[in-house]
Amino acid sequence: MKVRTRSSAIISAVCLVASLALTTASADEPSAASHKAAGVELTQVATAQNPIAGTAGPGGQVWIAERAGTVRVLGAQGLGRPVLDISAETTTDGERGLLGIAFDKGQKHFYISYTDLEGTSTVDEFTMRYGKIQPNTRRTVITQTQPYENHNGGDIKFGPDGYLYIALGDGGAGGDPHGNGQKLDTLLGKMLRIDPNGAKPYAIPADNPFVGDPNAKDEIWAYGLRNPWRFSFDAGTGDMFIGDVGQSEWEEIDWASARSGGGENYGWASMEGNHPFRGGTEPANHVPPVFEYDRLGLGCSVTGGFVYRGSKIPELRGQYLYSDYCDGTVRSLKLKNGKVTGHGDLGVSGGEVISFVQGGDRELYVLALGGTISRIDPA
Ligand SMILES: [Ca+2]
Repeated sequence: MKVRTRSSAIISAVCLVASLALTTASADEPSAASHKAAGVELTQVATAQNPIAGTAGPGGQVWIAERAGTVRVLGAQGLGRPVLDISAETTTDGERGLLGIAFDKGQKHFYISYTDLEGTSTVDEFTMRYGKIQPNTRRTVITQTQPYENHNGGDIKFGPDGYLYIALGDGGAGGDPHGNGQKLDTLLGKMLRIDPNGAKPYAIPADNPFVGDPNAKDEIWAYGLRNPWRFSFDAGTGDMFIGDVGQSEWEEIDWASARSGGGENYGWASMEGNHPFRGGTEPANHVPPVFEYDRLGLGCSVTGGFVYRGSKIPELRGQYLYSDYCDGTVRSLKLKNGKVTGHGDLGVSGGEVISFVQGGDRELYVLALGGTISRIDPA
């Protein structure tokens, strides 16, 4: 995520004007044919104060996190009153705030991911009862101190295996000054996989890839990530998709099969996308992105989405939807066996797209940090 300040918005506007003179350079593989995706429109269903994350909750309703620290449930009349408010416990400077929410299987527990008043990445758990958060059951599952205010990652999702995956950025500044992406003795720059109910405060799944390696943290599922701002699991196949925000040139989508045993090295900071970063050497085990795009167009910060598995737009089924915080166009990838076979866009813009949400019915919503929540509907 890049949160746009007034000055950077002006710079962006200047860049935008400059970029109009450029042809839209394509960084895509020649074999990946451009396609026009299904006819869709965005239906605004609510407004919010900096909506930043969401998840399907009890009864199939969509729960929305607002960056300053509130959680609200989407109903027919828009968002209800907050069902949780941690605004006194987080800040919104830099890339901080309430950054992710998730339910476990059966919605027995609700999880929040946020930066605390010191900027420390924190995941807390609440027990659910009768579809409601039980505030007195709150406990902290895991924390990670942050050396800088940016690149916190912060997305959380339960995988099809029932374990909690947590995306953490490289710690911040720029260019990964501490080399966290490639280091296995830190949780920064990683995708984590833990079992929050196997022990207190959490258990490590026995089949995590670095269990038994004394030089690596057991929580690590995958590494070499810069700022994996949004990730998801394909509700149809279980495959993992990660939108990893680039440094200055390449925005990327990473992919792993549901059959993966973890341990993928996505390359940062030796690589930015498919390209050696600042004289870096490509690691032998580098797993390159399935898709990357440059910033010669309007993009500046990829926002990973979901594979569409809803029922309203049959022709979109199986396509991965994503966007970009600066561009806002909702884009799509077609994949086969982990290879992109086509890319295109839906011809709609969601504004400053900060996140996608998959509802209980698997229809998708687009969150714009500026305040709108839209559903992707057939045109
Ligand atoms: Ca990478």
